[in-house]
Amino acid sequence: MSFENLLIEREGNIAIVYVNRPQALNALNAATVKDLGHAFAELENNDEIDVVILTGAGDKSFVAGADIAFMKDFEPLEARDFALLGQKVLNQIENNKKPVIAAINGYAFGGGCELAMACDIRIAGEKAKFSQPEVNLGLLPGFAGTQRLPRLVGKGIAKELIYTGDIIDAQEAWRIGLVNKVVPGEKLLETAKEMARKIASKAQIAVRLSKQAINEGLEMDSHKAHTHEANCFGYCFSTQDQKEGMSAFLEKRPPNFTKK
Ligand code: CO8
Repeated sequence: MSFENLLIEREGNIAIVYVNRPQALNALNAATVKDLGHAFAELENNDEIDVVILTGAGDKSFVAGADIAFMKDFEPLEARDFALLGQKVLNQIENNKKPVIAAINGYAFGGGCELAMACDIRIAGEKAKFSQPEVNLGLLPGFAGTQRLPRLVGKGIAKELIYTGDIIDAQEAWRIGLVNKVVPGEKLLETAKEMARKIASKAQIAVRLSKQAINEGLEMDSHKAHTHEANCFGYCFSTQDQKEGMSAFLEKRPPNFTKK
């Protein structure tokens, strides 16, 4: 798998995707957004990959937003198309079968913050900075930031961040629930890999059904969501991993999961 604007490494059953446009602090033009879409589709279909880590190349920036030079002279319909493309690819990441961990190594601004929010779990290096600065450019978030930010941090704080364009540091992002944890920059990737390895050691069908139950359930009314969860729970009992996991517990030995 090789892409113009991404680097992809593999360590066992973990893939690490680097957005790689250092000349623009990894800002997203359409080609990069499309590369992300193709990469995540391939990773989703690769049975040897269980967890994906998404990060930015270099130590300065995760993704400094959508590419301002690329967007500057858009006609309204081109802008709408770019927003729709970004939304489609971020939805594809959010709903990818495999868990996705964002390792945020620097600026996560605008479309970069929106990209991080589409991931399942966010880990920030202590120097990471977050902002939805679109109001400084005469814009609003267009990769579904107006929807994901309030769902993560609540409506009031999301409105404050989006209306002011304020930049917050990693500790503040953790305090408001935008990131799961903050770690020293030099430990960021290793922490993300440790978490990925831990997730990859579990029963993968159960992990993927958990993701589905959470993501799909949150879009339903609670009664339907509970039924959906029960259906996913029932589905687990059609897997060998359920039989293995429960037998291993009762036999006091570690389970040997096979993704079946
Ligand atoms: N787009 C294009 N180029 C960028 C971007 C960007 N978002 N961010 C940085 N760059 C470029 C700079 O222009 C500069 O290029 P050059 O060396 O050729 O002059 C290079 O990266 C390095 O940047 P700086 O010199 O500015 O680096 P600093 O360390 O001084 O500052 C900052 C870093 C604070 C991150 C600063 O670069 C900055 O403020 N960048 C812009 C951040 C921003 O406003 N992001 C939001 C963009 S809008 C958006 O994301 C909307 C998403 C929804 C789109 C919907 C579709 C229509």
